[in-house]
Amino acid sequence: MATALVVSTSVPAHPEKEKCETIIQKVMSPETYIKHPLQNKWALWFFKNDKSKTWQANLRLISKFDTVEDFWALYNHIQLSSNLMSGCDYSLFKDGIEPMWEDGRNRRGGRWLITLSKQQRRADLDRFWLETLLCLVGEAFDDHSDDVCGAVINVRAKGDKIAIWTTDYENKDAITHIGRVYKERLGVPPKVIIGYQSHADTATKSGSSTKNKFVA
Ligand code: MGP
Repeated sequence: MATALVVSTSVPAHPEKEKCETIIQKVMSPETYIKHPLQNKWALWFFKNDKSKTWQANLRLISKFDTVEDFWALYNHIQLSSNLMSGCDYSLFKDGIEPMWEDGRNRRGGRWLITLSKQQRRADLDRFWLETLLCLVGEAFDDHSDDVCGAVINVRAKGDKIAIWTTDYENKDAITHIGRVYKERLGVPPKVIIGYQSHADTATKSGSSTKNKFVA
């Protein structure tokens, strides 16, 4: 004979029942297990100056990411720029664009260049670079974010540099908007002028400076 399973409804709820249910709801909620997607997939590159190799051979892909969580995991895992040896670079570029003048998306492009004094390495370098990364992954340039290819930080004894690279040095509207927003985000005082130069001019420069196509 089958034994009936008797479920009593009169048993009082376990005092922890509600707490348990809340925890289960939280654990099961997509918010807790779905990472927050970024609009673009990004690739972080590292350059180490080994004079026995060509410039391109010194460039290495570190990792790619396309979520907020993976961005922070990578950022927290790597050295701060101020701890790198002179001659090293980090580059963050949209997936599919190589961080070099020769890439099809950079060939007719240029960069907003921030040049830092030696003293600024301590005060500004790491926070300027983090702000630059956040401008990129957060698509801070509104309708003109499509023009952004990536950003580069050059750690150099003579003075560090940070730049945002855009795809077309003739896209005046995009370039001026990006320059204005970028300067604001970094908190660069209005009286300090930053310049935009084409890669073609940078690659063929003869002296120590390249002429500005735009200023902000
Ligand atoms: P750099 O690393 O951008 O600046 O360029 P750095 O070291 O401050 O030197 P400076 O010339 O700006 O004072 C240094 C050199 O690296 C360039 O002169 C090129 O020989 C080489 N180089 C830099 N970039 C960004 C590229 C690139 O995109 N393609 C190639 N082929 N060489 C590059």
